[in-house]
Amino acid sequence: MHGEVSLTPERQAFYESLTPANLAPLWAVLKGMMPPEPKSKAVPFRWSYESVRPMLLKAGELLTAEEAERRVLVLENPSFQGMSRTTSTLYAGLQLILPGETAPAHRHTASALRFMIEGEGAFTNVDGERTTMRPGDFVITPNWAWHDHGHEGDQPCIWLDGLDVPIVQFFETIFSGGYDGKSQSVTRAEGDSLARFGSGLLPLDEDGRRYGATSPIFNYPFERTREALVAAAKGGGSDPHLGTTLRYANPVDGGWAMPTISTWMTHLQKGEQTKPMRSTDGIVMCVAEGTGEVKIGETVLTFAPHDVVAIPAWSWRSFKASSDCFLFCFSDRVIHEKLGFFREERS
Ligand code: 1HN
Repeated sequence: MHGEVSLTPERQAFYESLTPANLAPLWAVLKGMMPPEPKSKAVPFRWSYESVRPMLLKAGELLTAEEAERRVLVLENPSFQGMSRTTSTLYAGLQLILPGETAPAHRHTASALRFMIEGEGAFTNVDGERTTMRPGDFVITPNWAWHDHGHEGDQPCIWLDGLDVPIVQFFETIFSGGYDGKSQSVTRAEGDSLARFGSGLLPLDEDGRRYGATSPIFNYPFERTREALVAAAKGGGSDPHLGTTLRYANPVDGGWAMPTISTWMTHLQKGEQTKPMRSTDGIVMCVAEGTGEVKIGETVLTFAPHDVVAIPAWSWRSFKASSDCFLFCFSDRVIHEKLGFFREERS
């Protein structure tokens, strides 16, 4: 793009005469509209679990899950205060459910994921199937699927929610509805979806598109993911930029598990250090296990278990593990790929 068009009093007067007619000169904004490369408005940020947890438990003293509908503290990027955004395009929040509580059934056009952090006994019902959420599990709520959460344990349960809300808002396609009754009735046995679709097998007579473009597996248990990553790290050696990374796949077509949010987990062994890379997607990372630091541009952030980190689009990132790490990540990459926007660069 060429340089700025200079402003003369005559031109300025002309531009002002255009405004009441709802017209604007493109040449005055073209350069800003078409920068040579992306410059994210989001900033790198880390929410320390240790400091957020007491505030979430305080929310648990002040209101019930039912009153709140969802008792969540939104992880707002400092650049987007009041906008419920963690990166430019994705929402993340930490949700608390206490023993015996119900988060009532509802549905919406936004897709949601849960990454389970703490506690035993919480479950979610999705479209008639219940799944118990254990620490490290990645759970999907497909768009427009009824979902409610409950808790049969005796300690607080906390998980990370990730949603594509800012994207659905951009398209002005938010629809939502409440269920007639607190929680939906369960029509399939627990574990049914995972058995049918998550065992390297597929039903002979069902195409697996029961949730449209979303994976029919809606709980990817940490136990299996962790085991796969440990074996892969031992077996194949680790990538210099990615460490050992596996993405959560839709078994029906091998694509991403969700149509609007990409998800993967990275395993780094103690002392491992990745080389800087950058990509067009904005990333939210949640530490399942381990400690270390992530460098994002010139910002160095340390991380500990359950911390959440926002990594803005097109910023150089590299990781250093001070103990064995398992890092859950989600981003808008799948949309970039579908629309032909995705780019990455490795140092
Ligand atoms: C939602 O439905 C949940 O179902 C969590 O747990 C967070 C944030 C925005 C909009 C809907 C849930 C949400 C949400």
